[in-house]
Amino acid sequence: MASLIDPTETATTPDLTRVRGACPHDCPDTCSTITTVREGRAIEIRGDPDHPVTQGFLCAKVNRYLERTYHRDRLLHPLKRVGPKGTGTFVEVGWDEALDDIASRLTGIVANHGAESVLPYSYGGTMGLVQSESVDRRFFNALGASRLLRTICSSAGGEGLVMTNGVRFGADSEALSQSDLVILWGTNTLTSNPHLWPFVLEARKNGAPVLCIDPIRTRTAEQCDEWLPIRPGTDAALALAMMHVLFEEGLQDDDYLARYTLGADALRARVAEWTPERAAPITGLPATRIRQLGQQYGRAKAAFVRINYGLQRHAGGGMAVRTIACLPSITGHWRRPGGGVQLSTSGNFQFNRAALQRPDLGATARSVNMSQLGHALTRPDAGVGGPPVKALVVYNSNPADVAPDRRMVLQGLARDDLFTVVLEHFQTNTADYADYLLPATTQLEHWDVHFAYGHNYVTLNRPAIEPLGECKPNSEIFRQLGRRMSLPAELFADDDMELIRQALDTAYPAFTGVSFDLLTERGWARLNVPSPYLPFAKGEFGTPSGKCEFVSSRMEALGLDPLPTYTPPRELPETAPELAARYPLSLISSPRHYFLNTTFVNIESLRKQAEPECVMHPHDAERRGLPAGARVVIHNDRGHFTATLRVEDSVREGVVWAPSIWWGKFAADGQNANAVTSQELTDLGGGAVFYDVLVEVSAAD
Ligand SMILES: Nc1nc2c(c(=O)[nH]1)N[C@H]1C(S)=C(S)[C@@H](COP(=O)(O)OP(=O)(O)OC[C@H]3O[C@@H](n4cnc5c(=O)[nH]c(N)nc54)[C@H](O)[C@@H]3O)O[C@H]1N2
Ligand SMILES: Nc1nc2c(c(=O)[nH]1)N[C@H]1C(S)=C(S)[C@@H](COP(=O)(O)OP(=O)(O)OC[C@H]3O[C@@H](n4cnc5c(=O)[nH]c(N)nc54)[C@H](O)[C@@H]3O)O[C@H]1N2
Ligand SMILES: [Mo]
Repeated sequence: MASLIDPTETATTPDLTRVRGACPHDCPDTCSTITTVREGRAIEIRGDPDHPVTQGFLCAKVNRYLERTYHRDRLLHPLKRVGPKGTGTFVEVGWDEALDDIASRLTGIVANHGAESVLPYSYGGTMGLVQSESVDRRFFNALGASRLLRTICSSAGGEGLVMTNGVRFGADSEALSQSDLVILWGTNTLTSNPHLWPFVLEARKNGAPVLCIDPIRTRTAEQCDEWLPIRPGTDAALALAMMHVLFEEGLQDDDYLARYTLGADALRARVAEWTPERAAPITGLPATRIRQLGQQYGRAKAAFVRINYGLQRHAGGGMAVRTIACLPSITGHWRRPGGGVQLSTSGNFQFNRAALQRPDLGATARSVNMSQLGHALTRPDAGVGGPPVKALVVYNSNPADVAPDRRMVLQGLARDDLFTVVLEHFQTNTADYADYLLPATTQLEHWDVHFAYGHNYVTLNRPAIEPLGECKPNSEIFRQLGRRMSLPAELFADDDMELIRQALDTAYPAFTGVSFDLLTERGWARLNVPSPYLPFAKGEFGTPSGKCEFVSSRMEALGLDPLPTYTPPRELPETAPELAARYPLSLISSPRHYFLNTTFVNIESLRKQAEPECVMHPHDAERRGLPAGARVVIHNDRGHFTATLRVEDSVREGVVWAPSIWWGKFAADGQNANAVTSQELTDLGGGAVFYDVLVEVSAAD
């Protein structure tokens, strides 16, 4: 492997090598890493001090990346199931035996049930293009397998943003320090986007107030100047009332509105109805504070609104993001560094994905929504028409623990007539259901190239060490399977470095100058966008009209309100009174600081607590006679899970927080928060509604 390590990398002593890489995880920060290797073993990983966003530090989790890589439970050999599904009983087999058998089983399933009976299931285990959207996609596309709609995280908000602004990018993180008002809206920055925090602190040092809008007083909210404890799923109502105040008090930028927006008069008429007094009972915030917030926003010159994905995991999540995204076009904040809204920066990372994935192949195959895996596996027509799902190939994901409505997902995975292949680092709950469990390399062991969704840098990942045991990169596993299944050989001819070159081979202007050579030399490169990047300072929106679309014909075509509005959650007392009579509490199961979804849950130093926790307001606890530290059951009609109760006023009354996402097998009852979440979908993008859930909490015994 030494030959793969860049000889130009500096080494402090002759026997140490430093290898540049990228953090692979599903997080806006996509850190640039430096791994120190001695005699073939990684001995240290740290953040690149020269990277403008990484700034030399890694998060609480990735600091433990070596512990995870060399963990005694790493899967090192291919395994074949010998016990009942779900029990995780396997024997070691050779790669050839495993791959030959998988290829022949898949071939048989395609012959008997059609290619659409094969379903890939992957998400954000690694975000690298090579290991998550290249040979794997070619393989399934060439096969004609069902297409997976990857909706589990961000599709509602992403679509909402696109309806308003036309593209998935916005304000520049590095300009945040120049803003004069920072609003962290539905995001736990210190946990889920920690490399934005230094910019927040700089803005505050320059005098900007920092506000946090969240039903939970998270560790982020605690550090802010003010916590606005909004009721879950009601953010659009707050944004509409803020707009009401902006127009009422003449705080709008008429020039910006006239030049760069569509439907300003209609919006103005719409928000005339949205007085702070109307929004107050909906949002649970005082009308006076809502009015002040509108004034604060309107008087600022460059407010930075960091929306993240928390607030769009509700029935009206798409509309909520679309509505908030209108704010800076009313005030013209897009004109100035630090002003605007940021949900994602991913839209400018237009790699040559068509070359990597070959979506032209198998283009007519049906689509299956990953947020409804339970339905897909348990309904005879997969819930969408066509054949039942007969084969499931899981990689970069842990659906047994992360997918909603877990009881139905597990029921599906337990089917004896379902052939399941799982590519993994560890024996997760999903892996327990595999017919074949294949050992995959980690980021220290393979090549990749990365986009980001919280900044504007492309990052290259070089392997630092040899693959452990018999592990192979996902790309190589799919290459070898493809070759065994009489699919066109040329699809499986490119090695990982060639795939990286193909990904970079694009005429998209933001990639001008972002070359393979530059990446191998420096490790990372800023997209070819100005600094600071003010994408909408002069309009230039990506919508059909080229303007910020307050009125959207695309929304109308989808049967939705063409204007911003408030779409209530599906499960709230006012929308589901009968349900709320039995299950009065809203459950939010957002990330625990030390986990990355379910990744790192098996690292002892990060799991710490023995059991999942549930945080409840003292009044709610008192009403139920539940003392702090009690073992409680969180339940609704879909299922239940057990947790230890923490009683704190850090959550709103009526809201409970279960920091997630626990591995079922590490909980005494084998469950986690997805026992109670639903397969309902968001208004836009077919997204999951993880935080739109009513439950009751009772004593466990
Ligand atoms: N440490 C850590 N970092 C992570 C992750 C992790 O698991 N752990 N996951 C990564 C991934 S995949 C993602 S998508 C991002 C997720 O990170 P974020 O985009 O920040 O989203 P969440 O953590 O889901 O939720 C953020 C906050 O939204 C709040 N919230 C929930 N509902 C509402 C609402 O209706 N309105 C408002 N205003 N707030 C609401 C929650 O209480 C929570 O504090 O983080 C990434 N980073
Ligand atoms: N209740 C509840 N559920 C949620 C959420 C929530 O907030 N609450 N958040 C949702 C969100 S935002 C998301 S993004 C999803 C995340 O769901 P997933 O994308 O499934 O994320 P992880 O749970 O981290 O599982 C990723 C798995 O991929 C494996 N992996 C990592 N790298 C590789 C690799 O190179 N090769 C292979 N073969 N495997 C690899 C890891 O070992 C890990 O087991 O969960 C969703 N589920
Ligand atoms: Mo996510």
